[in-house]
Amino acid sequence: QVAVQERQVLDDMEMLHTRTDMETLLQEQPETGNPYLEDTLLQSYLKTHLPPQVLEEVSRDLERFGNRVLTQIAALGWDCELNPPKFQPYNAWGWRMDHIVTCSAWRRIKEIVAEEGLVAEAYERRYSNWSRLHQVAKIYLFASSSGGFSCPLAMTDGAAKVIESLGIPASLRNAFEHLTSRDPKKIWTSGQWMTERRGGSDVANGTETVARKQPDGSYRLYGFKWFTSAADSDMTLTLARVEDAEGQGKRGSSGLSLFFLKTRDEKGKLNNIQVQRLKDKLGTRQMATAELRLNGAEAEMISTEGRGVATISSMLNITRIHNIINAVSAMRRVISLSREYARRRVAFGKFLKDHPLHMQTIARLEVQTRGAFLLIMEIARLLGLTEANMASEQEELLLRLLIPVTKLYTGKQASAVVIEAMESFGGQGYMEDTGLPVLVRDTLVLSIWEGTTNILSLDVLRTITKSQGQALAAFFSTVQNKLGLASKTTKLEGAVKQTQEAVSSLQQFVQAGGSRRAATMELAARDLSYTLARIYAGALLIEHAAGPDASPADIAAARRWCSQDLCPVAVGLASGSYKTEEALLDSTLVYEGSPA
Ligand code: UCC
Repeated sequence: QVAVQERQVLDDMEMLHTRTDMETLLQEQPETGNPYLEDTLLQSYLKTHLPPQVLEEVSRDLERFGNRVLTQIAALGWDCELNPPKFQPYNAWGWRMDHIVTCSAWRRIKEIVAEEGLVAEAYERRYSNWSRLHQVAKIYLFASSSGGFSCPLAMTDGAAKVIESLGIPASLRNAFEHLTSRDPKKIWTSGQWMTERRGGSDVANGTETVARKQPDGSYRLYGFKWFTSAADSDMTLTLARVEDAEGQGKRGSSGLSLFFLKTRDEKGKLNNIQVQRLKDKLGTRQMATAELRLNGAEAEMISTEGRGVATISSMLNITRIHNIINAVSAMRRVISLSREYARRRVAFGKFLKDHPLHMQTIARLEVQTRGAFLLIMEIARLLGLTEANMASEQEELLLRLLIPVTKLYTGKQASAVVIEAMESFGGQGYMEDTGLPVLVRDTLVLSIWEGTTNILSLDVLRTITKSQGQALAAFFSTVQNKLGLASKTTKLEGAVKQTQEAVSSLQQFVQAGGSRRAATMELAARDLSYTLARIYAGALLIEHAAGPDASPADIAAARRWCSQDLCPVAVGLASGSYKTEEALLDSTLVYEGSPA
């Protein structure tokens, strides 16, 4: 009897010990709430800018939508990650199917995009120039929980924009109504098929697809699209070269025209399109990216012949804006998780939030995210003005410049922020089922997708040159205006001064620009673009911190940005020579020891 009792006590102790061991291994799971209610910067930005009636309606909608992201969309997004699309080339009887099988969560998110008017909101214009801002704020809450659906959403928005910019021709009205529909049964998504086997950046020389005119005036497309994102789309816009009587297409950019095509007919049969395979990507695995062979796909030319690149550029600008939204959304999401974790996780006898070095690290990420957030809001504000025909010429030029500047900057920023934030979870951050590695993978694509950093830097140069410097003039006067308004705020004096100094360095560089050769300017393009991004973000942070609803955090963010992130590139730009002789040394540096 005694022995049995002793055994029982020992067993209980062992159990207790085992349980204690287990419990010390458990870590608190970071839990975030409604992303709108937790985002004080978003709320105060809207309060500062929106007229009262619009503010009331928009904030009510964002609060409701934030709750939907938290309670429904995030779980669907995770489902998409766990159930990536599959390619089914043949059916059981050997018939070619070319079926891209998507999961039910992916299809449900498509319905939600319609229900929430995530495209429609921007085109209905119920809040006039503020409609874009409303749409962008909503997508910002949605993107990092959307299981990759933000990609087809971007292209759908871009296609609607192209059609609208063409005046919604009768032949495209039906497509426009589907793209901007709020009816889940009616909504279409669009693709943007630009990349071909010879590359994605040099579209003018890389596009081999040809368009053969048919007796009824329509076209048939023949070619190979090498990287088509969200290949389950209902329609697409794509570039091709019209063949002349000799079967030749004009080379270069001026040989390219823009085409609209539906991917399937009414019965669901593919439009002479064959799916070669799905891409095996590092990230965005929730979304089917495919190689497509066009074997005479029926299409309609929608641009003037030879104006394909110029016409699709309004789509590019919209998808680049979405790229920025995704970058900011990812940064905001990972910081929310990181700060929640720091509240719960104990190490070295205290919570992570009580370790100053840990907090400094996260605060730096927060400053980056705030700068990027204000940049995307500024772009949305300017785009809203142009779409409501309320923008001045200066604002239009500024918008054209800010899109590539911000896209190239936030694409890089997002990867750095997300990777650093992953580290704030220690080894846990490296675990797949926390969802953090997915965020890292999906963010890494942003600097490549929709134009790499260097391609966009060249676009910045092109914008400045094409506008004969007017885009830069608009940049300088807007920055000066923002700084001027803040100059009376004592706490921001230092930040304003630092920004003025950075602006002076940039001006010195620009003033000498006219005497520089194109090759020199090309070498400086990346540093110039970074400088523009940093100065403009600084001006926006200062402007917001000087506003009536500014919090101590807003002021701290402006000061930190201007003392830490602003100057190095601007100063380097002023002192750097970007000599072409130096550029020869770049090759020496890179190729030393490598066989010729
Ligand atoms: O397709 C892809 C995947 C889709 C996925 C979308 C989802 C993303 C969401 C992410 C969130 C998750 S990726 C493929 C993307 N490909 C690119 O981005 C192409 C990158 N390359 C460029 O951007 C190049 O700079 C090109 C292709 C634009 C250069 O072409 P050209 O023909 O050499 O350039 P030109 O001759 O300078 O430009 C032709 C005309 C000019 O107007 P005109 O003739 O009137 O002087 C330019 O000013 O187009 C005008 N133009 C623009 N206008 C060129 N770019 C723009 C622009 N951005 N805005 C306004």
